[in-house]
Amino acid sequence: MQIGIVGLPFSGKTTLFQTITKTHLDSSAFGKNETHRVVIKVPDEQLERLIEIFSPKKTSNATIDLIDVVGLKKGDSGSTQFTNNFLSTVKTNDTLVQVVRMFESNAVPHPDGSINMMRDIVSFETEFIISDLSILENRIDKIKKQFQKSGGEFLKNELPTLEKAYDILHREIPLREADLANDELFLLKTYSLLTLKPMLIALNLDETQRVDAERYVESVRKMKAGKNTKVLSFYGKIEMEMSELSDEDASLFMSEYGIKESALHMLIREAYDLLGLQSFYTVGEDECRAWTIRKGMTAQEAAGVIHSDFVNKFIRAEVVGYDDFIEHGGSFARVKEYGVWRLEGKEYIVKEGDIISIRHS
Ligand SMILES: Nc1nc2c(ncn2[C@@H]2O[C@H](COP(=O)(O)OP(=O)(O)OP(=O)(O)O)[C@@H](O)[C@H]2O)c(=O)[nH]1
Ligand SMILES: [Mg+2]
Repeated sequence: MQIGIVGLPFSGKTTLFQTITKTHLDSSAFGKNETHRVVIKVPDEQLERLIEIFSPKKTSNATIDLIDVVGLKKGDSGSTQFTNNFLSTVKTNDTLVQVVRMFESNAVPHPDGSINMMRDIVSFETEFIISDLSILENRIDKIKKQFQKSGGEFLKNELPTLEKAYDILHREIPLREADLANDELFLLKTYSLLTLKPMLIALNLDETQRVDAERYVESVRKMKAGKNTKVLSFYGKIEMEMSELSDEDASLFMSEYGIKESALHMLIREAYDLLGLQSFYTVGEDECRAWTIRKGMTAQEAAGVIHSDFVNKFIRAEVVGYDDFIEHGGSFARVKEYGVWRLEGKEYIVKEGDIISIRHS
C-alpha cells in the first residue's frame, strides 16, 4: 500500500513524514525539495504477542510505502499548481493524506497570509477537481474525434462514464464522494484521477490548540461528510520531538499532553479503515507474519496473497481467530480440543486477526 502525504506549502508534510519514519534522526542528506519515500513497518500488537508465543526465527510486519510528495507551487496568480513530478508521484498512491496547517508561526508564515483550514481544504480540492476535469476533457475529445474518423465502437462505450464523471466534477463534487457503479469505478481508475483517491485530512495543530482539537475535527467532518474521506488531527512539532524519545518516555509525554494515539498509529489505522483493509497472520517457529488483505476476501484469495500458486492448489484453510487463540493460552492443541480451531473451504470470508494455515496440494 502506498500513502502519499500532500498539502499546501509549509503545512507540515515533511514534519509528519519525518515523525512517522524517524528519518530526521539520521541527518544524512534529507534534501528539502525532493520526494521522500520510506517503507514503514505497520505496528501490530497482535503480531508482537504471537512473536512472544512462537519465538520464530523470522518476523515480518505488514509494510506501507510512505511518500512525502513535493511539487506543489503557488503560481504567480496566487493559485496552487501541481508540477509533473507531483502528478506522476500521486498517480501511484492508494490513498492521500492531506496535511492542513492550523499552527501559527511568524517564522514560517502561511503562504496565504493567514490560518484558515476551510479555505485551504476547499482550495486544494478545487485544484484536484480542475486537474481531473482536464484529464477527462482531453479523453472525451480524443474519443469523439477518433470515433468520427474510424468508428471504434469499443471506445465509445467509455463515453457515458467519462461524461458522468465530468458532470459530477463540474458540480464541484470530488469523485471519491460520488455514487459510482463498480464498472464505472473500474474504468475511471485507469485514468489515475486525483479526486477518486480516498483522502485522509490531517489537521496539523499547535499544542496550544489542544482544547479545540475535537471541535476543529468535527467541523471539517461536517463539511466533508462524504464517502472515502476521514479527518484526524496531530501535533506536528511536539510529535516530532516525541519520536526521539524511548517508548516509555514517549508514552509519559503523550499522557502529559493528552495525546491518545501517536500520528503513526492513527494514520495507519485510519488508512486501513479507509481502504477497507485488514490483517491476518501466519505463525510458526520459522516465521510469524502479518498479511494485509481487503475485507471480504475469501480464504482462497488470501492464500493467493501468501503465494500465487496457492490459489489453484488450495485444499483447505486451517483457521483460528486471534482472540480465541490467545484465550486458549496460545496453544494449537488447546484450540483444537476446545473446538475453536476450524477447517474452512475456499469460500470462507477471512476475518480480521485470523491465524491461518493453508493446506495445499
Ligand atoms: N510551530 C509549529 N511549527 C511547525 C509545525 N509543523 C511544522 N512546523 C514548522 O513549519 C515549517 C514547515 O514544515 P514542513 O514540515 O517542512 O512543511 P512542508 O509542508 O513539508 O513544507 P514544503 O515541503 O516546503 O511545502 C518547518 O519549519 C517546521 O518546523 C507545528 O505543528 N507547529
Ligand atoms: Mg516538505
